[in-house]
Amino acid sequence: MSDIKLHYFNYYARGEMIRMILHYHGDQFTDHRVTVEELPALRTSGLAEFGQLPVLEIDGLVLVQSRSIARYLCQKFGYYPTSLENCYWSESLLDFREDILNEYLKAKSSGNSEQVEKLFEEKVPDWLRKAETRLERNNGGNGWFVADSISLADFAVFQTVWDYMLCEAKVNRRGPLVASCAPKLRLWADRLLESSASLRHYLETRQVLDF
Ligand SMILES: N[C@@H](CCC(=O)N[C@@H](CS)C(=O)NCC(=O)O)C(=O)O
Repeated sequence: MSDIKLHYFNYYARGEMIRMILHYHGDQFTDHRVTVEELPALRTSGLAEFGQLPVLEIDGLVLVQSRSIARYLCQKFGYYPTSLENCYWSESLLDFREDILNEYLKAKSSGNSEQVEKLFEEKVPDWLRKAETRLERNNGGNGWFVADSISLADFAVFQTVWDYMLCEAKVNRRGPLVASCAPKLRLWADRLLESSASLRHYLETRQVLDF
């Protein structure tokens, strides 16, 4: 078993998709929750190559940039499409998710809750409808986002929809939005959870975070 260590703040944000992929695969790893005080030392040690987190130590390598790390893990674990076309379907969804994540993180870090509400009123519904249309493109929306098995695209959308709309702490408030704009996405999220006991265990026992 590889010796895997993830360094990220105690947020979901850009670290949780990586945690989810590792838990889905059932890997043991050190989940180092970095404090703001620890960050300078991580930088001077050279571990945080570009000065930011997440950083993943794996296979004797030190990886940075959340999407590149997620891509590396998915390729390593067989959660990455093989055809050029399917790589496109997966990658474009990862980028689509990045757009809404950036807006969400910006709104949250502004400390102005009205900005978050505005995002959920004005942009998230359309984002959900478009994600649903993408899901329906493949197998009528009754399988995965790309081809016949779970891939990077599924993890990217799942982290966003689960952490910010469907997890226990959010579902009363945001669940109805998902149900009305993207009913198949709701079923797909359940399907994803059903397919990994280790991810379910992690999600049921993790600390509830808002960010
Ligand atoms: N493009 C980078 C962005 C990384 C990033 O913005 N990291 C933030 C936390 S989400 C960070 O390290 N902030 C601390 C700082 O910049 O001082 C990625 O996706 O990994």
